[in-house]
Amino acid sequence: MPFTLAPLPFAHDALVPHIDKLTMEIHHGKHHQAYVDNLNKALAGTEHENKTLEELMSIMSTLPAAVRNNGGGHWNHTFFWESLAPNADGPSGALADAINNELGGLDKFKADFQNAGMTRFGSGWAWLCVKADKSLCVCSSPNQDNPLMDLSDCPGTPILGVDVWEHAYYLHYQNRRADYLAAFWNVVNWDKVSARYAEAIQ
Ligand code: MN3
Repeated sequence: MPFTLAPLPFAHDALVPHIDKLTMEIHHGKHHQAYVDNLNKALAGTEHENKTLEELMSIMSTLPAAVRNNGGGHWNHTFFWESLAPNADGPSGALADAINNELGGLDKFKADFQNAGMTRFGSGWAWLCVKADKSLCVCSSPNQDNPLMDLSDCPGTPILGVDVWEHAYYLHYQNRRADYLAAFWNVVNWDKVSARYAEAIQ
């Protein structure tokens, strides 16, 4: 079955002033749509065209670059939209405890996550992941790679991610990636992140 682009789970202007409406319209409607379209083109007529995104991630080292870039792009952006919501509060419950116990507390985690995004040269993503041993880690990946890919050098189950491609912030923040990453904390869907954490540690 060809992949399709799901609607954004909120209005394009729901994250203003932290992420502007035009950026959301272009990011979702043009960039994400292009990853979906190009993934479908890359898979059409191949033995992989009926695989799920997760199945593709698990064998990515054997697949063409077009599947890596566009399959990663589709998975990452779907995950990103679901990670966002207006009026962020903060982590709670087991996730809050794990951030305190394993990552040095919320402020230290935020600083490390922002640093992962800042030090990713060029385009890519920063991640909060649950590793195979169920511990938390912060890392980044280049381009549209992600920690689910079998070729990842930070393997794990992502529970939060941020897009640091310039297309994610340039209209509003220009070159100020640090300001974008600082503002990101205002629009994190912590309920979703906590639910992903609960599932990942089962
Ligand atoms: Mn993007």
